[in-house]
Amino acid sequence: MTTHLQASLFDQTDEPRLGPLDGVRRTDLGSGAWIDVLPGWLSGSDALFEQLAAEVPWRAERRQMYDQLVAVPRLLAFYGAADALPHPVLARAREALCARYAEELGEPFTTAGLCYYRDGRDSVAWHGDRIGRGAREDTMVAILSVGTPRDLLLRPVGGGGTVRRPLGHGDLIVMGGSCQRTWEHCVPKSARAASGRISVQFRPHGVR
Ligand SMILES: O=C(O)CCC(=O)C(=O)O
Repeated sequence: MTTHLQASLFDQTDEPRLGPLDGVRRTDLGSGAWIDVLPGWLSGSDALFEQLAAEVPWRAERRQMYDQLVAVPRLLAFYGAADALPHPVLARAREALCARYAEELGEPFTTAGLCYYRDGRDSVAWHGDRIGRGAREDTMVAILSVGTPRDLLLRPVGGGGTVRRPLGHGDLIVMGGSCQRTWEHCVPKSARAASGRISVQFRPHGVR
């Protein structure tokens, strides 16, 4: 697959490398939900973006909308707990997240879902990750983003102010507590994003 990326001037190393997680900053969203954010956790993220875009076996999905099957506007890949991740730095990221959140989460991050937003026309609508246990239990979803930053928006279920976090170029966000039940998130379409972003979502077993 051919890619083209607005490279970051601050991220020119070829070897993807994780920094420490000490700089993570928590924002309490209320109703038991919070987000942790660490900009630029991964350096060399542009090289990782290029590699993932080219080498991951991306899947295009379709979904029923009224009487039509429409293309889901992003590409997807899923790695279960037993699957080798598509780059060793992602295994190291998962290990580091498991260690950091072990006590608070009480279980490891196991799966990795990858989403490829090819340009600003790709998006995901408002939702919470509630297919599995996130519908009933507090949990965490940790997202590492590479490529051109896109806004992740969060809003309380039932209405309220929107929180906006631009994420790309190695940024980390962790949505925790009741976030998947009491808040929703989305990545809206963007007229500005001419190139791609890949998000890697680490989740515990049974959270989708
Ligand atoms: O791209 C992102 O960072 C969000 C992905 C997401 O919300 C999802 O796939 O459930």
